[in-house]
Amino acid sequence: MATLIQPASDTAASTGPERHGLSDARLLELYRTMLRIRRFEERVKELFLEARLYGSVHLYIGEEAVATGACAALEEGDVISSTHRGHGHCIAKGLELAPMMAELMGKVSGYNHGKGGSMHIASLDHGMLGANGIVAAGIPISTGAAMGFWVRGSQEVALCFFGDGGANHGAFHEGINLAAVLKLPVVFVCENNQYAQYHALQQDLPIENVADRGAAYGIPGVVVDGSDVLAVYGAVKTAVDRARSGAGPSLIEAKTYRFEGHFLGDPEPYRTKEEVAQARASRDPIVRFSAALQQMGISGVERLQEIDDAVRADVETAVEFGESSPEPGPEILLTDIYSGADADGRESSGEKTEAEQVVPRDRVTEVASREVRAQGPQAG
Ligand SMILES: Cc1ncc(C[n+]2csc(CCOP(=O)(O)OP(=O)(O)O)c2C)c(N)n1
Ligand SMILES: [Mg+2]
Repeated sequence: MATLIQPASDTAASTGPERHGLSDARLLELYRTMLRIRRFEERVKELFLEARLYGSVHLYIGEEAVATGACAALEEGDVISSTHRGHGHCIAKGLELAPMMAELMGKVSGYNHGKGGSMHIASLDHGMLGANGIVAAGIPISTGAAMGFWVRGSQEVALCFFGDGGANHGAFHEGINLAAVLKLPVVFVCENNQYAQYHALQQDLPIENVADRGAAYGIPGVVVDGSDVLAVYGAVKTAVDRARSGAGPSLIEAKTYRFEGHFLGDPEPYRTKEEVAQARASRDPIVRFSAALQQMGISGVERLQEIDDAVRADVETAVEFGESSPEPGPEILLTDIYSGADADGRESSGEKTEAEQVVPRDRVTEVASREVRAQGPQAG
């Protein structure tokens, strides 16, 4: 069975929420990050409804504590894989609002020159391996990244965000099994927002928790309150430290709730307006963390309002940046398709960086067989 990590405010009612050694400045940074996600997406919703940005948009509003707490537990050089609901992951991993907004508007100044849009933002410079329209596809991607770190003998960790619906795809089982067998440095974070597209999780999941499946792979399975940014941080930090130490992967299930429809325009026939209103009133992660910061004596309402005002101004700057940027021209249609290739798809003659160099097959086989031998029964 999964371990249950209680919400910080419940476990430490007399002393205030558990801050996990985070300084006041870092706690306020977490608050700011959650607000950056919320205000960015509120503006995205308005712009979408005014037809000022294109494509399909899946909002993360209500789930901000998961990306924020999880990414805060990572170090420089660590990487994440994301989902179709990826804005929060991008912002928490440090991507800037302006090129993100430009990307959603299909402008050339976007992170992917307007070719990715909401569902395919990637920024390798930030260790953001990509949002992804294919459910559960981030699981093999992050497992592969972790395998690269493992083969190179480097210290980085990969963190994979995926949904409760993704936990019922084959890629979940294949990826986690391989990661567990090889003890890869990867942390799997299931964002259980109670729904997979148009139906409730209980229709798909015959057990109580996704995290219970960790037992099937011999890895820790941890349930955490996904509305509590500090609880998420604490659980993910433990898993990241474990992965970095060579002890292998963990499966964390953050129980959360999406306040908006599955996508912008979803009529939501599968749940009642009362249920959503109740969730908004009782489990808003930003309201909750605002109360915690005040309870801990870290900030008064005025300071929190100033942070909000500054975030809103940043979002407006991002909108202006996106709207004033040009559309991409046909000359970029064939760029960014092949690694190490020029715009015509020909192999470029330039030197490959260390990260781009393919690890020789012999090296992978050698490391894999050595590790598997070391774990096998003969090793005692
Ligand atoms: C392989 C695959 N199957 C089906 C879909 C259609 N689809 C898009 S989102 C989604 C639900 C995903 O649910 P979950 O993993 O819980 O993520 P959430 O949307 O709740 O964040 C589905 C079935 C898809 N994009 N990819
Ligand atoms: Mg879901």
